[in-house]
Amino acid sequence: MIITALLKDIRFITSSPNYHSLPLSTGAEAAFAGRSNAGKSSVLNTLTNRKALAKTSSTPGKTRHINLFALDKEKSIRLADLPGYGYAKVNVREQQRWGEELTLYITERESLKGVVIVMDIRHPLTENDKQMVVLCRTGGRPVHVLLNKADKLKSGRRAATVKQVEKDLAYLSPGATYSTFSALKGEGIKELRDVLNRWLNGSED
Ligand SMILES: Nc1nc2c(ncn2[C@@H]2O[C@H](COP(=O)(O)OP(=O)(O)OP(=O)(O)O)[C@@H](O)[C@H]2O)c(=O)[nH]1
Ligand SMILES: [Mg+2]
Repeated sequence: MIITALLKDIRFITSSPNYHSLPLSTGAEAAFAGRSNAGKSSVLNTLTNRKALAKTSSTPGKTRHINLFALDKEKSIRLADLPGYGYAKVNVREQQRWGEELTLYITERESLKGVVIVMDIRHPLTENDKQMVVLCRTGGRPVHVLLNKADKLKSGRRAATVKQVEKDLAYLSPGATYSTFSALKGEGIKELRDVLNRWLNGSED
């Protein structure tokens, strides 16, 4: 099945406050993780060409649940919008609890085929991002770093950032891939779709 064709039929399934209340882990799932406000929900909307599939906000900390979306009727191919990490205004206990939930999700979720880690291209690979990359590596989950908000940088700085990210990823998690994206301008959709096709489908069509 070709993911690109299915993306237009994406439907919201459920919103779970924690890992253990998620529905059964069969089939294939790709997750969108990242710092709060990096643009995870916006990326999902742009990717699926829907204005408000996933709720977005200029106030960080909008997504507090694991939101699941299905691409097929059987709900066997899914995307997950994960809560953002690293938002300073969320109290330490809540941040810790979410760290634990994310760790459970990344390490235990059987259907998880890969994790897109969305970053603001102006602040890539924060300490929390690095922990996430390493967590995925340890859990054996493929990683794709999506450098979002590329519209915010001129081409020179963009290129320099990409070079640095490539270098950092080479030692943090060899094999991790990356691409630039702009949820605002709709740039980088093809590359992201190719990644999802590879993970969820086993091909790049
Ligand atoms: N310029 C620009 N702004 C963007 C882009 N993507 C997202 N934004 C803005 O960044 C803010 C945060 O976007 P969200 O999609 O809500 O971010 P999130 O990562 O889901 O945030 P949480 O749910 O809080 O973790 C919003 O104001 C978006 O409009 C982009 O590519 N370019
Ligand atoms: Mg969100």
